[in-house]
Amino acid sequence: MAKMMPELKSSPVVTRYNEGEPVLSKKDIPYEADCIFNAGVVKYQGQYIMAFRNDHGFDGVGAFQYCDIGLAKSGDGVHWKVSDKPFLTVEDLHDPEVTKVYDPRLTVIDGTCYLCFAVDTKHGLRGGIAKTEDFQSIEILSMTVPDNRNMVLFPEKIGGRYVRLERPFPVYSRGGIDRFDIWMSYSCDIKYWGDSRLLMGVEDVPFANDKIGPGAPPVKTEAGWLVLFHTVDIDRNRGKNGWEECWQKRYCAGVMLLDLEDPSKIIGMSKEPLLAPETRYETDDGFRTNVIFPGGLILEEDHTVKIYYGASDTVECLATAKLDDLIALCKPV
Ligand code: BMA
Repeated sequence: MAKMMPELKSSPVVTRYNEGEPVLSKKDIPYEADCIFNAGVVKYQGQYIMAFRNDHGFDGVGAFQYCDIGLAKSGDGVHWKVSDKPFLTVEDLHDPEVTKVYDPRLTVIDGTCYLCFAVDTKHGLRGGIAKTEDFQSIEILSMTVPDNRNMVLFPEKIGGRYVRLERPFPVYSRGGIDRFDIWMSYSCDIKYWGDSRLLMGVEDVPFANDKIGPGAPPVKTEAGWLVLFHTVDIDRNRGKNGWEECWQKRYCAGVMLLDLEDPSKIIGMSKEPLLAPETRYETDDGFRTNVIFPGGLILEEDHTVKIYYGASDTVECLATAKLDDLIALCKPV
């Protein structure tokens, strides 16, 4: 039996931009698009760059025929200009196994931009890492074995190694059901990864009873690495919601702090969600309702942060907060 969840509310320290109206949605895309969500965002070469997921070609029943990654650029992180064609499609992966590419995350390391992404293949779900200097061409550096996804890279080497957070799907040890946790791995070259270890179990998050996973790539602060993650709780009493016959999950955003020198140590975590579904885009209007999926965290010079999140697998939204407030939420564990 999943543990019962209390009412979940967003933290008062976050403010939704424009009361939760999307900053990017299908009307902004100059090519075929239906659901625009779960974006990664980075500041790179003087502008904001967003890589977003585009599910399109609805089959009328419950699935989309296509899923790829598009690009948008912005001078202020709020108003976006979308490139005239998709950035990364299934065809670009040159692998007949791949059926879908989605959920991009962006990190700049030493002046190069890295893209983590998920692919569905005919034999399992995999996490990929690619690099680009110019957002024209892209080089795939590494792909995991199934099943793994939600990978995010730290923006610098720690102790001489690259570090990533990730979310494998260990089914046999967890009773054959969703019961997934946040893991981490290390690499000397971003291609080969190992020294893997558990970072946080789903049971460590009071507002999750199903699974957790990385969200936005970590941001360095004096107090530690600031990390947004996603959490899922299930309530079997939830029935029809959105376009689906039955959708019993709710996705929220959580926040934690990791030790600067040893990021496998959690030094603080908020025991309550940072963002929980509340506005109509988050609870009612989407393909899948009740979903907040954080994918980008930008620290500004004035010590405020921009939090980018997908709402209900349909649109991309923005919230802001003061850095100090987020740090204060991360109580020692
Ligand atoms: C997860 C992923 C996300 C999605 C979420 C809610 O399993 O597929 O991309 O946002 O489900 O549907």
